Amino acid sequence: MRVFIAGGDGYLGWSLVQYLGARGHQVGAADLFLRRRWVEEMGSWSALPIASMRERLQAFKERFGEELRFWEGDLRDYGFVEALVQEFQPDAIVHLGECPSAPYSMMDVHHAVFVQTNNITTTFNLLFAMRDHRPQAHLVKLGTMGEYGTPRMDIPEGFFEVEFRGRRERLPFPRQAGSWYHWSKVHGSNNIMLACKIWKLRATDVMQGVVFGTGIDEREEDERFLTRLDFDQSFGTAVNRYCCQAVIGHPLTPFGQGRQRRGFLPLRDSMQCLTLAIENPPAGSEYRVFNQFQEVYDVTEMARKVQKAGADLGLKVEVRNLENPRLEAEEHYYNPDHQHLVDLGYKPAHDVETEMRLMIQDLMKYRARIEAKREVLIPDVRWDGRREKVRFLELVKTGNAPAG
Ligand code: USQ
Repeated sequence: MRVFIAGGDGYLGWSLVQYLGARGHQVGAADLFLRRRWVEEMGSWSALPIASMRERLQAFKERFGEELRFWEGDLRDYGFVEALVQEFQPDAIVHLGECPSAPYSMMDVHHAVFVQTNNITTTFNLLFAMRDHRPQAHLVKLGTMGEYGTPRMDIPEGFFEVEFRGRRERLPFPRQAGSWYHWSKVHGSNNIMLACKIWKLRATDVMQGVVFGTGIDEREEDERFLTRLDFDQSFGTAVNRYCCQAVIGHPLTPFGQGRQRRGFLPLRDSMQCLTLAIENPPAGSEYRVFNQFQEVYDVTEMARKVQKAGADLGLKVEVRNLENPRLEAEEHYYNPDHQHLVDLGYKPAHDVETEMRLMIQDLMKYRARIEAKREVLIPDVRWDGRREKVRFLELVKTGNAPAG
């Protein structure tokens, strides 16, 4: 298949380029390298050293014997998007070209507006380019489990049957996102749903859980294939941050009570799931929703697992709760469905603990890079708009100076 990846330089994007290349797909990608700039803006860098796109393209050619088609440009520019869709004529378009950070969107009005306009505009441009130049293509759009929030009832995959005043209807399950970023994904979902309905397009909206991991296959000895791995407060997701913390002897940092439950999945499983969605498109016009994660845990359970994985590798790892910079439920019901991908054949590659051990081993080689940016591990972006570093909860109680 010809697969176009919007956001091919990112954490998921560069991984997916390789994953699909290894499976014989013809891959094209676009990027403006904004993720590199945002992480720099947060005072950080990727824990794994990442090659330039020029080096990445060269590595791809050496490994797969053919060029990776790459366009550098802005997906907010309709002319750019239209031209590349016309030229590449993709069978599938995978939209990973959004700003993926809740804290980044909560910094101030400028960041909130940027995240929402960037995410909504890029999706619109892809939808219109599909309508006008490639209506048979299948859009695989990265959404988030965070669109649903944490309702006190089970979460279906996108839609549910509801009865109200004696009538029954199949309706989109209510979205109750908790950040401007997560709402940007809801707005994107709504726009895709309407586009599929009125233009008869087909799309898979992937409600992805929290991804963690460094590796997708055995090629990581060539550093040019490494994907980025962030650990700052905005672009580092919980387990990626924990593993970076573990390798430099920094306490692992569940926020608040630490009972926030989320669906988690390793990077290599995310690749497997996205590929299943790409290779199994809806037969005709359809808007379908997949919940994409391996298992549900709370953020303290995940910290304990990282602690154990670290101990297995000889690391002494402490877990210490931090004051929560976010406004979110810290103890709640959470039971989302995730059957659609299993029905297509999704099988987790490893258990969570094995994945964590592999990840910590990879990161230990780059310990100095994490140590050099240690200060970015403590958040200061708060949901109430204040910009002030949070403190370790038990230290607040005992009155000691905050560490970290
Ligand atoms: N958390 C901690 N300690 C940390 C970092 C995070 O306890 O050091 C907590 C957060 O408070 C939150 C949970 O871990 O309750 C998840 O936070 P996260 O930063 O790992 O993930 P989140 O902001 O929810 O967003 C991330 C990705 C996003 C993706 C989403 C899936 O950035 O792109 O869509 O995970 S989900 O969380 O299911 O919405």
